[in-house]
Amino acid sequence: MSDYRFFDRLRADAAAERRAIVAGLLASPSTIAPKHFYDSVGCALFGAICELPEYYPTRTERAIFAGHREEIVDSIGPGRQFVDLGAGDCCKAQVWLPFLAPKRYIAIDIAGDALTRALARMAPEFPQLEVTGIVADLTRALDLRGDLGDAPTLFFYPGSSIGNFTPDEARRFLTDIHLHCIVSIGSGLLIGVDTKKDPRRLTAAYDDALGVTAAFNRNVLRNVNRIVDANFDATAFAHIALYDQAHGRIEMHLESRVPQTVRIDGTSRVFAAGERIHTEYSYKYTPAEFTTLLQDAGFASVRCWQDRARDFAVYWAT
Ligand code: AVI
Repeated sequence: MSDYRFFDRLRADAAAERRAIVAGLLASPSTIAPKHFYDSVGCALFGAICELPEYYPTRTERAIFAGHREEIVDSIGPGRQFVDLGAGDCCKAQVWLPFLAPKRYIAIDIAGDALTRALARMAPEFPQLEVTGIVADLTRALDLRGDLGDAPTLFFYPGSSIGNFTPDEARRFLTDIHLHCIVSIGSGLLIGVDTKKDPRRLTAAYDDALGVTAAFNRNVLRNVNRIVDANFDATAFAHIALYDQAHGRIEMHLESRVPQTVRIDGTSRVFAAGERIHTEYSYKYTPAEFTTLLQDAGFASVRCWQDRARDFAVYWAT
């Protein structure tokens, strides 16, 4: 049976979301939250980024998972409820299901259409599994108590998406997860996190030769046009990716190529030539830094696995 439950917890917030986007655009410096990258074109472009030679995180994480699968499975234990945070196409989680034999799979993502497609594809392949999709914004407080019950839960947050939060936001998010974990012994968080490394490799990963990341960045303007009735010309903005060593983060911006006036929700915003719209942070953590963050969030026990070059790290925190 290809059955699954589906809840959209985003729709109610649409007006507030539009107001937040307009406020960010009219602010100085102007900002767009990275969650707005992920319309259907943005999801497809992100899928392409993950295949690029410069973008090492996806394949490195996959190799760590594959190389340490048994140890990781032994650490987690079977029969957990599996909560897939930022599930996307659900493919990363799906690899684990035969090994972890969860009873329930709860996939959470902000991109509702992509999640529907993923669950319609996946649910029939796992007829014994109780499958739920939740469309939700992980940048807001996470409350899954009504969805989870008392069974031990595995929270799965791969791909270094935690890096798209500031460290303070990351601590709050991890604390929310820890609060869910203490409800039931055996719960924990399996999370993938990018590490600090040569700035040239980091900037290349976010400014690839083919220009896929540039298209991903500019596409956010098309999405914003649709959501808030604006008239951004995506080609009038240049993609900027830089590594800020002091903060240990990649920054992505869109830089106005020319002086221009953009209509945003009935008002006008002038962008000077060279003025930037900030679109994303991607923080990188040493294992020591990220272990401290997990401990600050309340996790008492942390295991870490890395690839040989230490380009990426995977943590199991309980
Ligand atoms: C989703 N997130 C972890 C990606 C990252 O690496 O920060 C998003 C991304 N932005 C540009 N390339 C990939």
